[in-house]
Amino acid sequence: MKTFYSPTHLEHAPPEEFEGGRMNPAVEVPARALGVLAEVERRRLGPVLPPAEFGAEPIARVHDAGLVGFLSQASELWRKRYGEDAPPAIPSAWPARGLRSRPDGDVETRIGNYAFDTATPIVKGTWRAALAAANTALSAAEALANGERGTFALARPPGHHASSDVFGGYCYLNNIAIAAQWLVERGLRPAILDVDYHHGNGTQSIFYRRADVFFASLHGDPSFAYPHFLGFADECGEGDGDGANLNLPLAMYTDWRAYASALTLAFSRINAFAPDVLLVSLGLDTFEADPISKFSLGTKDYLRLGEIIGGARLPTLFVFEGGYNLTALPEITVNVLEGFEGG
Ligand code: Q9C
Ligand code: ZN
Repeated sequence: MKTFYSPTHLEHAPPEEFEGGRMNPAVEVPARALGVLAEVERRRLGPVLPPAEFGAEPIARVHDAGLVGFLSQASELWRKRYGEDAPPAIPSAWPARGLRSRPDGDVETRIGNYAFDTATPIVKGTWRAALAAANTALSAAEALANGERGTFALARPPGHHASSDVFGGYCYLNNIAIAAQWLVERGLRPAILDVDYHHGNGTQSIFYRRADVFFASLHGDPSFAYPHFLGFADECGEGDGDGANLNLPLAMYTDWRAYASALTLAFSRINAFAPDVLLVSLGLDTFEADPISKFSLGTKDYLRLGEIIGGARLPTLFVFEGGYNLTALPEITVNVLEGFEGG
């Protein structure tokens, strides 16, 4: 399997995130992708290729111009306001109910307008890294469109929490949505399967009113898990998109048995949609020893997960999302990809 990878992600390395009422060491760190890259090479998964440049257009097809404009300038504006040695940009006020959305204004206004949490700091290299991640997903999508059976976009920062006009959850641009939209415009019919522990609220929102992209997600029930405000079972899509969204929120400590039965259900709906490509938001934070999550999948379960995905017999693009146990992450990630190839 071809892996697409750009070292530009190294420029996005915020040291901390604000969570639980304090600054904590960041968990979405460059070592995540470096570890997986080393394992891809060690197990000879296939060639590692640099992404091509796709320009601004494929991003503009998914994201609001105000969000893109803000993200591209945010770090510079923040440093003008708070000094060259300012800490990473994190919002401190948001337009919650009763307040007005304001896409224009000073940097505090705009960061609050476009962010939905405090866990997604912006540093000097964030925008370049986010662009490289989107290009990585697009390059892997292009290889798929050119006839590969499976491709892997080893991209960070991740993407599935970013909607058209809101960033958060360590995500700035929605890499998988950008790839899906690009494939739609080439006449393909994508289904997205999101196996990250956290609900892919951004991806869901982007396609919620559309019938041409199916979205299915298995995740920790938002009654206890981030992102708290989306991902419930009664969200089925709206308008043209009614019936093209499937949420399978799962209980704390979900193990392989319960996970596999939800996966079977997801594939019965995906197959009924009759996609011609499958895009997988590959989060590995379902692992039993993930530091921020509460599922109970073991190392070998990821081989089975890959086999089941491969059993769908669809050209498949894997886009790297979450997964924060730095020790296990390389092995479990490549287990999915090898399982797919054997399955
Ligand atoms: N106490 C992804 O996996 N903070 N994003 C959670 C839990 C944010 C996860 C706090 C988690 C974002 C791509
Ligand atoms: Zn996650």
